[in-house]
Amino acid sequence: MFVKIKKDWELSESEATPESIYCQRRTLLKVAGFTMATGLFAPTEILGATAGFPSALNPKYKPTDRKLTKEELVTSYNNFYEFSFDKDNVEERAKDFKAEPWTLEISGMVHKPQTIDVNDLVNQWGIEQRIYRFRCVEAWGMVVPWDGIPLKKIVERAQPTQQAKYLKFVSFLKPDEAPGQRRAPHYPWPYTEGLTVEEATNELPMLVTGVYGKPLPNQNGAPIRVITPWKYGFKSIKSITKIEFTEKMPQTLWNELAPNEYGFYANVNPQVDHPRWSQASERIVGKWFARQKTLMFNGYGEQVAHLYKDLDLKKWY
Ligand SMILES: Nc1nc2c(c(=O)[nH]1)N[C@H]1C(S)=C(S)[C@@H](COP(=O)(O)O)O[C@H]1N2
Ligand SMILES: [Mo]
Repeated sequence: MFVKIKKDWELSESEATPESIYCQRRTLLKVAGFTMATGLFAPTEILGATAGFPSALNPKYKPTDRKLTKEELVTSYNNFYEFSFDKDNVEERAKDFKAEPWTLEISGMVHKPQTIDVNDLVNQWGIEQRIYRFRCVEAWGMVVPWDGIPLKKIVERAQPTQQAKYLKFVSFLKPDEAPGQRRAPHYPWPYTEGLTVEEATNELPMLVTGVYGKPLPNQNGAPIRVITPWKYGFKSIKSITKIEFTEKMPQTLWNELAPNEYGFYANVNPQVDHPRWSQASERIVGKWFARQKTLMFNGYGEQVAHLYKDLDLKKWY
């Protein structure tokens, strides 16, 4: 089977994935088995834990305004360009990816640089479940139960130096296992992302090792990824191998490819449109053509708005 080639690999994320087309295609493919999004939040006991993967819902993080997205959709509708530029075949293309063993290197401007085995991380730190809204820059939204560790804890353990201002997250470079890296050789792989130290030590960001109470499947970023729920989804970098503390704002993959479209901060903001479409509303993944209003900071203003009081949010897309 040959990968369907897009007209132009230079296309930015969103051009490569026209929402309406994916929506329709998925709808056609799934028509037989398709059911509406779950009507209720599943209780912790159901989302619960598989053996060796205990995780209790932290009740503080559970949106009451939106419904949980079905597991089947969360694990089959994915953006993961290392594997595919289509959303609905990432699962298939990523199935042979070797996510174990896996270590996470913490380096740069820290007093305690370290290399952590991801299994040790889960066993030693214990994980909790949080249900977060998830908003892609392409104007679709989900609600997802993630399992993981607050990023804050890891930052505190590494002890950033006085000069450290940013965290640079680095994903993997394995073109042998990742067809997307072979097919788009001019992309600045590995995928990179960044946060300020202040953002990373906020209560919200998570180092995620699971979804729906199970270890992360490859397509969702096995074995460990970042989740920043008040930012557009591309900030939530998958399959990370390294966190480097830096003084300078790190270059990120999407920012390098299309700086006018994908800013460093990328906070969800209904008032600032993407250069090519409105961000005022979003499609609800799993509901036929249903839309909802975009929330400022994706509904997490209470936790993060203070971080940006000195920033012109209109300028910093
Ligand atoms: N390494 C890596 N991380 C990534 C991406 C990617 O292509 N590669 N895509 C991002 C985008 S655009 C989105 S919307 C989310 C999708 O996460 P999900 O598939 O778990 O919903 O992952 C983000 N993290
Ligand atoms: Mo995205």
